Formats: sequence, C-alpha cells, structure tokens
Amino acid sequence: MFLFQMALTDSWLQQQPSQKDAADQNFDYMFKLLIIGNSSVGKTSFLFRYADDSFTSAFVSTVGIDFKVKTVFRNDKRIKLQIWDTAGQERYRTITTAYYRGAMGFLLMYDITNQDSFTAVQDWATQIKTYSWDNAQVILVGNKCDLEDDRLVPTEDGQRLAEELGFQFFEASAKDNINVKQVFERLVDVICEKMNESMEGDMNLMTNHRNQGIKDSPSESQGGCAC
Ligand SMILES: Nc1nc2c(ncn2[C@@H]2O[C@H](COP(=O)(O)OP(=O)(O)OP(=O)(O)O)[C@@H](O)[C@H]2O)c(=O)[nH]1
Ligand SMILES: [Mg+2]
Repeated sequence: MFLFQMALTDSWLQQQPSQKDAADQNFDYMFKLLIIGNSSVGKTSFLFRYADDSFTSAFVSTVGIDFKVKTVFRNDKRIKLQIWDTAGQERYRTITTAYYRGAMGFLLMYDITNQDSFTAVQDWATQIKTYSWDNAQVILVGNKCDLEDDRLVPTEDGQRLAEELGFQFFEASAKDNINVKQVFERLVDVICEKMNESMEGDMNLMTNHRNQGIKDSPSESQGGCAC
C-alpha cells in the first residue's frame, strides 16, 4: 500500500505535462498506461480506435514506442490518460521495457486468431512483474473477436489464464469497436479502486497510531480519489 503511493508519486512527477500547455494542467489525476503484447495483435489499432475512433486494415508495425493522451471523466474526476503503445517486436524489447516503470495499468493483448500470441501472454506477464511495480493493474485483452471463423483461442482459455494471473479479462475488436472503451474504462476504475484502498489503508494506519492504547478498532476511513 505504501509502495503503491510511493510509485504513484514517482509516476506523477515523471508525467507532469509541459508547463507550456495550460490546458494539459486541467485534470485531477494522470494515469500512465501501457499496451503490450506480440507484434500484430492490434495494439496500435486498439489505441487509434479509442483515441481517434479510426481503424485501418493496413499493418504498419510500430517502431519503438509512441503515445497518445486522452482525458476521461469518471465519477466527477477528470483523469488524463497517457497511453503508451509499445512495439511488439522482440528487437525493441529493451526500449519498451524501460517505459514500464511508473505505469499504473497495462493492457496485455493477444490475438484470438493467433495461438503464439496467446502462448506469449505468460512471458509478457513476467515482463510486467520484472519491470513494473507490484500494484500495476492489468487487463488481458483477446483482440480481433470479429474474426470468429478464424478463432484459435477459445474464450474460456483466455478467461482461465486471466484468472490464474489475477488479471481482468475482455475480448474485443478494434476493427468493429467492440469493448474498446469498456476495456479502458475498466482499467481506469480498477486503478482508482486500488488508489482508494491504498489511501484508506494509510488513513487507518495513521488513526491506529494516533489512538494506540486508547481504542482497538480503527476509525472510519476517509479520502481516496472517489473514482
Ligand atoms: N480483423 C481485425 N483486424 C485487426 C484488429 N485490430 C487490428 N487488426 C489488424 O491487425 C494488423 C496489426 O495491427 P496493429 O495494430 O498494427 O498491431 P500491433 O500490435 O500494433 O503490432 P506492432 O506494432 O508490430 O507491435 C493490422 O493489419 C490491423 O488492421 C481487429 O480487431 N480485427
Ligand atoms: Mg503497433
């Protein structure tokens, strides 16, 4: 819980937008999110669908890393999302893993028509464990669910793996705009829930210290981002 807040502050400091852009300052929270997964699973397409509501069937493999910013409103809070789209190709791994630090949430994506991309999920999960902090929230996304006839990964397999890894799970389609917004909103919500838990825990800890020896039960906690 303490670690979460330490990392939160750290990521907050890293992500302060340029002073030049006054409009950028108009938010309550900024969350750094990363999209990871094998090449061609649809990471860039997913981000373009979410941020620009666009889709192209042309495949232009991402070189290194790129990002887009989008502001969302969740429960009266203005939350700026800095969404990093990573290259899936192995040769960019050193560059992309350098960006895991300070990320509060990950979309770990595979392609439901590509077994290798699903098999690789375990390795991607290990990368998250290795390079990010413990409280980073992860959603497993089986993309291209519009291609039902070509499906090689059953929905239940995705669900089972997500449960094993302790991740949330969605199937989605960047092409047909299925579950794209929902995935991002869920990720924002779980990050907010984690923040609230962390802050409530700290409040309880402080109250317990203050009342040490006076009463046993912790006071009702307050605070949190109320997301
Ligand atoms: N049918 C279908 N095709 C998709 C979908 N999402 C992406 N694609 C296609 O899959 C190909 C790869 O998509 P990208 O978004 O470039 O893949 P990527 O994961 O960013 O790949 P890298 O940048 O190499 O890591 C493109 O031809 C997209 O048009 C989808 O939901 N359904
Ligand atoms: Mg890409």
